Amino acid sequence: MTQKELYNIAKERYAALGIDTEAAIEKLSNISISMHCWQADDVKGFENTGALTGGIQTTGNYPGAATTPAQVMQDLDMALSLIPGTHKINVHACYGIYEDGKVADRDQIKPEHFKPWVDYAKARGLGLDFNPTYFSHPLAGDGTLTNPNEEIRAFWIRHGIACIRISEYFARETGKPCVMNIWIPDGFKDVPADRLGPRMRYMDSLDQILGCGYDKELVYVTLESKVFGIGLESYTAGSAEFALSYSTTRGILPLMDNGHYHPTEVVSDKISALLCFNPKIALHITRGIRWDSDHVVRYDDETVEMMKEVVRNNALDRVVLATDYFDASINRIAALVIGMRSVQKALLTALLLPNEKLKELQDNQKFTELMMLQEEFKFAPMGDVWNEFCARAGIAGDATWFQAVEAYEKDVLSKR
Ligand code: RNT
Ligand code: ZN
Repeated sequence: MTQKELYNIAKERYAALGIDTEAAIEKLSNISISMHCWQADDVKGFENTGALTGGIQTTGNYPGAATTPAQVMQDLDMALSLIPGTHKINVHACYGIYEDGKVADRDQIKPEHFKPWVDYAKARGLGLDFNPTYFSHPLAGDGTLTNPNEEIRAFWIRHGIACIRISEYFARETGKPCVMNIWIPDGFKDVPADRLGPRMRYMDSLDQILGCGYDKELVYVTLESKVFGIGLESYTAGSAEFALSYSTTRGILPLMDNGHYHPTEVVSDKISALLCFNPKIALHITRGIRWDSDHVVRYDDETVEMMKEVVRNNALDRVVLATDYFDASINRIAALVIGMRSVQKALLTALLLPNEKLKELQDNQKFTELMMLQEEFKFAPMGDVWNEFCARAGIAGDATWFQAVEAYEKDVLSKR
């Protein structure tokens, strides 16, 4: 049977259950996910500042990592060619592009240093998102926006403002709003003597950054919380309570990274809570194993559950989706493709559920039938719908996409 015939059967089977596969494919085609550039080079960036700091880590040394802007862009292109849909590229401030090694310090970065990214995005019709980089820098060791040293704190405030300007530039040039996410690693390895002071300074620093004046239609500022980092186990200034309270009181978007909570807490349960109070929220989709390990996103229960929350609450235009993980132990292009396609598969799963019917069962306390149906739908023929979705984008829905990655590894990566 051809793929098309299989799809037509699936379409009929779903129709019998009241589910419109055409509508699901159409919706999925329009969901844009912000793909992080930093999986391509293990979060190194182009400033040559040395080791990755800030309590995050990449492990592994699979050959072929990108080391130059051209290589990162080439690898992103390769990944995008295997991911259906039109997406955004998420750029970090440490990925500025400098001529003759003349790196601008973080408080001096300008739109011109990111022009090649704009050219890249425009040529491909992609949107761009941005992130200040508050790590991997000599002045980041003892705190950035919480630093008790006013000169250092001012340096990082200037960095934040410089990043807002670059985000505005991205939005204007691409014609798509730019999401600018603030995350700082600031915290302490051991029991602090003052927990309030750093948080008050963080609040003031953020107020100063947001106070620079910017177009809220162009730049969506998001604030990401975290529970701990490596070497920062006892205290993180930007905790969940801090980030949520700050975002809701200042009208910016809270960002939840699902690696940033205690292991039995789930972001799938937090999405609806935040949707009650925020017009828009943002997600960093990752996979933490035992800690915030940033493993490649897979099609697992929690990823599906998170996407169900976005879809069934009609929140596709209220939840900004971005990937955030970094695995240096496997082919990095495959890592990007697997993670992005897993998010899309989770979205498709959610789009192919009888969500209204399931809600009705819950409201009518028919919990046995609800459980039965939730389980039955796990084996529904969504694979045939996925293959059709990919075929319409001219991309392989099955494992054959991997052949292109293998060829690229042989022809390009192995020669680096
Ligand atoms: C770190 C945060 C943050 C980073 C990126 C590189 O724990 O998740 O989002 O991963 O800024
Ligand atoms: Zn994150």
